Amino acid sequence: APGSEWWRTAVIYQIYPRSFADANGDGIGDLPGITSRLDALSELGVDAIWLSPFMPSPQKDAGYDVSDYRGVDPLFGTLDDFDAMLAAAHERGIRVIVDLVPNHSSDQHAWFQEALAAAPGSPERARYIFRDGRGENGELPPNNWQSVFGGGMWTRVTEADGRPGQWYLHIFDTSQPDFDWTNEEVREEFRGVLRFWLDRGVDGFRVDVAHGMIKKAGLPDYTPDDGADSMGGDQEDVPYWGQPGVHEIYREWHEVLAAYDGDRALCAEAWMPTLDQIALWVRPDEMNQAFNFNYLMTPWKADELRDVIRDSLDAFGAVGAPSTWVLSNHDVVRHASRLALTWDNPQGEGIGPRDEPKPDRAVGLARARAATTVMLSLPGSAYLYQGEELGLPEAMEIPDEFRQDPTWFRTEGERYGRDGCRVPLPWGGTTPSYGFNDTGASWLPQPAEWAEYARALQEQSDASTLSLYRELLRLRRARGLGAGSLVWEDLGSDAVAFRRGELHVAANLGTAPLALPAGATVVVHSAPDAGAVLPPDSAAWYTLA
Ligand code: TEU
Ligand code: CA
Repeated sequence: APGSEWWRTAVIYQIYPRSFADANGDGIGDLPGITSRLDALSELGVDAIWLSPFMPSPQKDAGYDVSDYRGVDPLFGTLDDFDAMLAAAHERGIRVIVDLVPNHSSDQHAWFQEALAAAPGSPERARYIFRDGRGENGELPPNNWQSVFGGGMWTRVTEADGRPGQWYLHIFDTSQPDFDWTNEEVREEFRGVLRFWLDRGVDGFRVDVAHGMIKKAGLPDYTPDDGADSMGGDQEDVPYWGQPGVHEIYREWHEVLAAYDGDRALCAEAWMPTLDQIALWVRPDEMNQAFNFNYLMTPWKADELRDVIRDSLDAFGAVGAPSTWVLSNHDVVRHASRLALTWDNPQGEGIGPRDEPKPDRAVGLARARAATTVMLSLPGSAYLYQGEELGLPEAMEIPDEFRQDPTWFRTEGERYGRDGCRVPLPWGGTTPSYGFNDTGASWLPQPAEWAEYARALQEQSDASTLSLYRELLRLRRARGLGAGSLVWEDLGSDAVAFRRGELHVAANLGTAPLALPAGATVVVHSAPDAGAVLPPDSAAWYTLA
């Protein structure tokens, strides 16, 4: 059927609702803002949008701390606004994916409040992971696990009698208690949540921390290898990541989606160390896709880029799944800055100590354009993060008093955290917020250079990053590049080169210009004035006579 398994080749655009477009002018993007800007996404040529969480939330982790899974936070609008946005997207042929956060809720969720009020051992506590502490008076946490956001993974509660009591587990912030996914009541509740959104017509879910939902039985102590952080480095058996029990949950969800028409899709957010491990989360009867963060984390080096493309196609191909490709999201340094970093940034997150040199903006932008030119030629599904089509850099100079990311607070400012990739978009126009709204208000300050990056300005130039993205997406669709395979070509050790049928793709990751083969006709070039040459940090699609 037409549109079947659409997710195999789809280009999916991530909207970070609070920073996309602000219709009511309070400085925070909202659902009506998204609706008002859908034409821009049609013109860009994306197949689907994925919305980061907009459900009711105390916003301790920008909405990844949900207090009600069946609603819309008043910050972003109403359920009617959601339905209107969904209908408007569907009218334009754009599918809509909702971000589901099942690993943990907010501590303000009714269930967690009930758990706090209930006694140890009660069914209310059994929906989360409460345990007695160690030590004589239970004053030590139940195990030694460390939170991804810094500090311990356990917080102690005060019992009804006023005494310090049990501890609850939270992989992330203290305000994000983890559910106990071995509890059937939790599973039943979330099947209902899935149906709630599927009934409204959503096309699928991006599943937050999909690999964290089951913890190893007995919650054994875990000490990361030397040099590994709480993410586990390259370690295979981290007791809270990728435990085999998650497959059963995915299979249940797959069944829930299969009861609906229209090919609804599940995408796992699973930061597992190796591509083979990531591919474990996509199976014909489980997840349809998983984010390929190995591609995102690959440094700007020809051999490593070749390897990760080959390994990705192999690993996902082996399980019959499409590879995904992603260069930026709301958790990592924007690739227009990251690809020009001169220091180590292993997780891609945070922008390093303050005294590190700032990445060169021109180099970063050139590499970002080249990296995207390669990415959008690859078979599989590609994810774009709002603002990358404008070539936005990371905002590096956010004053401390504006910072909101919990990783900033929990590491006491040692990590800059993720605010720098979350700054509201510049649409253009004369308001001080560069068209983000009519009032000039903005929940994070926008750098002065946002004026140069404004979409309205870029619409007027064929050489702009926006025009490059539009052209790449138009050609990708016209040539059906999302499907099929690739054949490697050799243009020297500094090049990444391959063929997609008639179309040749080459990138220059070296420091000297590289001539394209004789007879090359450029179809699209990340460095538009370069002709049949690849300057350093550029990429092109070309045909041969
Ligand atoms: O991220 C999961 C996750 O593991 C991230 O914390 C990631 O490790 C980090 O940001 C990069 O080092 C998801 C969401 O994408 C993120 O925004 C949330 O903060 C997190 O889950 C908790 O819900
Ligand atoms: Ca608003």
